[in-house]
Amino acid sequence: MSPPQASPAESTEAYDVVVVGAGFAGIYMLHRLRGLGFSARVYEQGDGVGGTWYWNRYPGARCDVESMQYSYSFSEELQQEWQWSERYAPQAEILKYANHVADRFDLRRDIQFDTRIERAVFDERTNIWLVTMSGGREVEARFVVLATGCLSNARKPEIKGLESFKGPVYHTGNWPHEPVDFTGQRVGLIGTGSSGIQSAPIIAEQARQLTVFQRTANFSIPARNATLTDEERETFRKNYPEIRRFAREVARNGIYAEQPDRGAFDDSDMTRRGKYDARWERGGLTFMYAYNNLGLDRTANDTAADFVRSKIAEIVRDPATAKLLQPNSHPIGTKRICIDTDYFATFNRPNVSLVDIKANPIQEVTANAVRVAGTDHEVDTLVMATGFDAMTGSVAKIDIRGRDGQTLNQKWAEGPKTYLGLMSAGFPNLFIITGPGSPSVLSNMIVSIEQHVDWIADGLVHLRRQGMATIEAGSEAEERWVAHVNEVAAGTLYPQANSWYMGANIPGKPRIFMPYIGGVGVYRRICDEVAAKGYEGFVME
Ligand code: N01
Repeated sequence: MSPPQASPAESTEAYDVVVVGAGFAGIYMLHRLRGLGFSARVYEQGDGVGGTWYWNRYPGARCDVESMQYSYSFSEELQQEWQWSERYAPQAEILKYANHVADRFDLRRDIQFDTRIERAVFDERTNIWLVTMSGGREVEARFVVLATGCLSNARKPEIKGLESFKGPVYHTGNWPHEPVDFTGQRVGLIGTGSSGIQSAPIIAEQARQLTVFQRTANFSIPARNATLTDEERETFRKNYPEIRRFAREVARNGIYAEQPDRGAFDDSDMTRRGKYDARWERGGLTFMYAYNNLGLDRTANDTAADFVRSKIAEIVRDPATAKLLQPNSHPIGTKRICIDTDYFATFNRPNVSLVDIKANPIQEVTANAVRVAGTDHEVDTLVMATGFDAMTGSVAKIDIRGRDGQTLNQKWAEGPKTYLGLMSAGFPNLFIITGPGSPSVLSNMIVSIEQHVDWIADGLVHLRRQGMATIEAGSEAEERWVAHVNEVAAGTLYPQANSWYMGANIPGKPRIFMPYIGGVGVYRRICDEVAAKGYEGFVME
């Protein structure tokens, strides 16, 4: 396709592809496009690469997928040379890795930082997207790829009086670049999802007093993080071909791990307890792989949930606090399970207290306190670990207009609709990476990102070879896919939880299970078959 050029009419810059976002998806997309001879430009609102790992700099932030697997597989040299230091990489190291990739593959010269994409309008006469940046500049593109991330629209809930609070208010998803020192402070932490659970132990070590405001108690498994030995790294490096193949094709969530071969009641009570114990000791996400029916059968799920509740009771010394920390509002795993280092033990510290805001919601925030049930909990600093408008939030912030001037927000008003999570009918040449309707957040994100980027790159090459201008999701294929995504989810326990997977954390957001839970291997095969059948279900012209 064409090199970057000025369009004759208005001398607007023009590219084959505009990519929105320079996180792990955006930078790999750029690398592939360049290698295939497409002209491409990435726009990124931050002043550096890394996406999630650029913004989420809160204390204790680290990945819950093991570092040797939470890494790109597209370059053999890269995966052999990069030196991960710990079993679970801390945020700073993942950010360093993203920067290393950007430098190693000379990507920065095609990335424009400090630039938000505000608008993208499709011109049906010319089949060109007109893309508007913050500041009003425009650029033309034949294709737009939204690499905007799934957990990138940090959400501060509306709490009465919050604006009157005199101290600093931080959000874990938009943390300052300079370290925040809590020494001597009384800190209030609102939110007990992964971010709150990771940051609480670190804040508690520094702060004079930490008050955790908990609406929903959460299941969390110890990370058992440790320094990686040379031997462990070598084992991975030697076995990468098989590890990566397994993660892509076999593992449901894109993580190489022993897969369960039986249900929870195929073992005796004692054996089952022994298995949960062993997995608790090993730590990490694979706790849920103990049995193959934990996400499907409530009674089976209860055995795992009861085990974790019993562990919380063992760890936390004050029985009333332990009881409050024991989750009982949702099946284990149906909200993203958390991975922690000493979270529950933190509540044994004399400077940490827990306030139940489920029974008594926060009444208001005053100049120096959080008021609950008439009691003022005095704090100097507030940390909001209140999550994100997930999966659709960052896409919704862009004014995207497709055929007939329809906006994507109008089309998705009742919930996101996509074909394969990749495209939405009525929006030709607009791709979404790890969008709703794909395994996305239920998987090792880098595995899913690489799969989507490669699929999109292949699709663009196919169009170029065929001399065609547009690709678009067909409406019927999209309807069938949406129905399939819902049907698969309905066969699981997931819709029972008020999770961000369901959009339930955002008041007014449609309650729909957004990711595809059929598994990454199954999904990849479907995508590959669709492509092999001439992009079945897509319309190409
Ligand atoms: O956000 P969350 P997160 N008043 O939405 C509470 C990934 N991640 O940033 O459950 C009071 O999970 C809310 O309460 P409730 C991971 O996929 C990964 O922690 O809605 N409380 C909940 O407790 C994760 O799932 C890693 O009742 C309010 C919390 O805030 C995802 O990101 C690390 C409230 C939000 O939890 C999001 O995690 C971090 C209100 N008005 C994140 N509104 C790792 O890799 C919300 N809450 C380890």
